[in-house]
Formats: sequence, C-alpha cells, structure tokens
Amino acid sequence: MKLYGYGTTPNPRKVKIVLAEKGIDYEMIEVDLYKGEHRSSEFIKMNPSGKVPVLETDDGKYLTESIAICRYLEALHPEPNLFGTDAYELGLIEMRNRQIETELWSQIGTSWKNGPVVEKMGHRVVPEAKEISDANVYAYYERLNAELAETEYLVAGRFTIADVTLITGVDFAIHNCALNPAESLENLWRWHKLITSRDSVDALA
Ligand SMILES: N[C@@H](CCC(=O)N[C@@H](CS)C(=O)NCC(=O)O)C(=O)O
Repeated sequence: MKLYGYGTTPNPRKVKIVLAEKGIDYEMIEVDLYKGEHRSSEFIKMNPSGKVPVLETDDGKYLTESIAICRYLEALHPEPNLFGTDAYELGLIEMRNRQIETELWSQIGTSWKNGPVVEKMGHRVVPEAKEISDANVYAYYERLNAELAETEYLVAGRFTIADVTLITGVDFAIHNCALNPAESLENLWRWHKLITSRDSVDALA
C-alpha cells in the first residue's frame, strides 16, 4: 500500500504510527503542502478534501481521514489491538479518542490557524481566537495531568489509538504552536516519555 503524507504533519503521523505498530510495509509518498501539491487536480481526484493522509490500498482504492485509515488497518491486521477488544472497550476507546479530537485537537487547530506561521503564509488571522484557544489548550493539559495521575496510558490500561491521537496533537502543539505543557504537569510529561519511547512513535517524531 501507499501512504500520501507530508513530513511530520500530525494526521499522516497517526497513520504512520499505526502502520509501524502493526509492522505493515508501505511506500511513503510525500505531498508538499507548502508547494500546494495537495490542491493539484491529480491529488483532488484521490481526496476531494485536498488533505493528507490518503491511503492507496494494494488493490488501488483510496481511503482518507486518518482515523478511518487506522480502522481499516486494524481490520486487516488486528494485532496489536488499538481500538478495543470487546463492546465496552470499543466504546470507551472511541469515547476518549473523540474527546481528544473535539476538545483538544480542535483548540490546537484554532491556535495554529490564527498563529504566526499561517499569518506569514498570507492568511487572515484572528489573534483573539488564538488567545482563547491557547487558554483552552493549557486548561486541557491540566485536565490530562490530573487524569494521568490515575493511569499510565490514556484509556484501557494499554497503548491505544487514543494515545496516538493525543501524542500527535500534543507534539504538534509543542513544535508548531509553541504550546508547551508546563513542566509542573509531571503526569502528562511521564505519559509523553512513555509514549515517545515506543519505537513506532520515536522514529516518527
Ligand atoms: N480530518 C482529517 C484532517 C486532515 C488534515 O487536516 N491534514 C492536514 C495535514 S495534518 C492537511 O492536509 N492540511 C492541508 C490543508 O488543509 O490545506 C484527517 O484526520 O485525516
């Protein structure tokens, strides 16, 4: 299979981590977002939303949306399990993953879209929106730190897709939005060290 992505961008990174966890071979195809390659007519045929990642399956079909791609990979290669093994776990892991997407990723996204890098690209930014989303991200870090006092991993007592969504979001926030968790958030940093020490995550930072 082929994965279309770009550098360390966070949505393709989720898929790369899952591919590595499951030991799946694939060909990486870089789509230069800064050159606008994701808006070419060829790319739009694969993904009308004009975004990476896109997965091209071995039989030449296309899938987009990082988590949808990860679900496909889990169905093809069930081990190690990342999405849940019974009805309750499936619900629980989905719940936590959705919370990270809707409550944290959305705020990081707002900070990115209204931050200095995007402004330099010539887009209109709203500094007040960034102020609010930055505060929301810092508040969510506090919440995570409190929750991770009780558990090693985010949910289900083991590494799951929710950890993948969280690490890619937090690393993007740190490296691209200057949204660093405070050093005093020891549980969050312990979790960060635990997750980034995995071969699948470490190699793809
Ligand atoms: N919901 C999509 C989001 C994909 C997405 O926003 N990808 C970013 C890179 S991380 C992208 O392609 N950005 C280019 C653009 O929006 O123009 C997913 O989970 O795959």
